[in-house]
Amino acid sequence: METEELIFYQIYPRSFCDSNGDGIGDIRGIISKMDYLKALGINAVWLSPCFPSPNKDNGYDVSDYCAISPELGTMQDFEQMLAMFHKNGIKLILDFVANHTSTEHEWFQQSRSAKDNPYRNYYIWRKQPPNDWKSLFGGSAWEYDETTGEYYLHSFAKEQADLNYENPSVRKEMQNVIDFWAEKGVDGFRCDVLDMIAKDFIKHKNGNGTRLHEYIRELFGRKKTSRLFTVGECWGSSAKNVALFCAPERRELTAVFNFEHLCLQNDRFSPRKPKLRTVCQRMAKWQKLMQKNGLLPTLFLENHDQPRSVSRFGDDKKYRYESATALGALVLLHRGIPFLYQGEEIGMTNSHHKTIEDFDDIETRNYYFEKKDKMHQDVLLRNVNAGTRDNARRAIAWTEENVATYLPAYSEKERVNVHKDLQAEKSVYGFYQKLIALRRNAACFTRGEYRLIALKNYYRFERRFQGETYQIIVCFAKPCRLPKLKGELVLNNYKTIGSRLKPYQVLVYKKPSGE
Ligand code: TEU
Ligand code: CA
Repeated sequence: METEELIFYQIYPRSFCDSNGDGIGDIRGIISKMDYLKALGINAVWLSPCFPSPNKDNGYDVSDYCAISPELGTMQDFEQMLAMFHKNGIKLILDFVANHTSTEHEWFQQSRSAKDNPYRNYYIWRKQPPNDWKSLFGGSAWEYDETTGEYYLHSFAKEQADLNYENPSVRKEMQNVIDFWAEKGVDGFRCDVLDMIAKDFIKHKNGNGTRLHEYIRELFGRKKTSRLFTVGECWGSSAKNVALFCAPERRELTAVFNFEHLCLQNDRFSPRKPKLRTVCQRMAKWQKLMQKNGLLPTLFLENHDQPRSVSRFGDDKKYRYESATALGALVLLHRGIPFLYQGEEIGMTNSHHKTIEDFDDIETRNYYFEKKDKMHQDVLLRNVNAGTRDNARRAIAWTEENVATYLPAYSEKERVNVHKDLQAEKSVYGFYQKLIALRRNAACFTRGEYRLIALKNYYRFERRFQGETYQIIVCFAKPCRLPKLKGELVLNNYKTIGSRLKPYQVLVYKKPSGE
């Protein structure tokens, strides 16, 4: 399968499907939903961390890179799941949490025990904090450890100690992790905050350091890794340096996640609702830039760190179906590699909760307790509900039953659940199936070039390949004049076409050949 034919679905295992009633999603739960995934039409899965973890950051604090978290299942369960994905023509990539380990990892336990321990330089220790770097979860990025009276660096929680990639032993250990899973048949990796593995203390940079590309090539530029699909989470990637990560001759990555189209407010908890037009403008910009460089962009509006896109960019009340399907068209009909996130295919919305006790995410709780004496409680909870990563982590409601998990259930599960959506005349899942079928059956969408036509009251673009052309129109929140359209109507998320485009209406036309 060519890279441009891949259509990813991200699974956050703790919230996807719980098979044994302990309230935690698990691997056997994923196995039980194989037909659901196959019927949707996706052909690749990104599995968020499934390794042993104290779950301070829900698996992104790994305490053993080459094992399966007991709460999620056994290595046999994992191997059965992998075999079933492959039997169903679905590739599986794992989450490679490269930048840091849990402080409960054996390497860190050894490292902290003594200054002359062989593992000491697996991490970054200093007598005093050498700079004022902050943790992305609040507070200083330097934590004092009294065992040896020194400070260690943690870019995220203090329970997530940054690895020291200047140490060749660390790079060798991480190569071994990649090889362990590749030898099991895994098809690749999503690389967590990959651009942070290279620090630069001279240039005061906690990421994108001078040796970054050297480290990435050491990890993924080897003969035995050449078959792997690799996508780096690179927050700092710009159009210029994406080519430095993804140009084939550089033997680094297949693709990167760039977030410019989602970074639309100064911080994740500001309740300002970005405009869908702005998202489309940013996506159009990246389509042109990446096409010019001959590179494939990643296409996504959600993941396990993002609020639900239908609440953020659409209308999750009056036009939930229409806006969810419009957003699906943006992810699935552009040029690039689509990444859907669990629940996006049924138009899951943000969840609404009245107390901080209903939230688990460390970044959210740190924000709440830092602000709670400085802001009105109602305003603070409104911000928390809008921006929390827990919006993506409430258990998928397969039916209306209260699916208790490590998090209080999704507040809208009576209104939005899989069972109800699959029965609905206006089924989001049903429209995603059509979008995916169109993408898989018409070479325009995998091989075709992108051309922007209009981006004012609606977004209109074309995909063209070998004389075949499809036009895609996405209306924003306000109805507007219907542009003159020619050719065969292929998709419409409304029953009819009136004299004006309706809110969030999606129209796909196949233009007469040769036009
Ligand atoms: O996320 C990196 C990351 O920067 C996000 O957490 C982001 O900074 C934050 O949510 C913005 O408000 C990756 C993983 O996707 C995330 O789940 C982990 O918490 C983080 O790294 C640490 O591993
Ligand atoms: Ca379970």
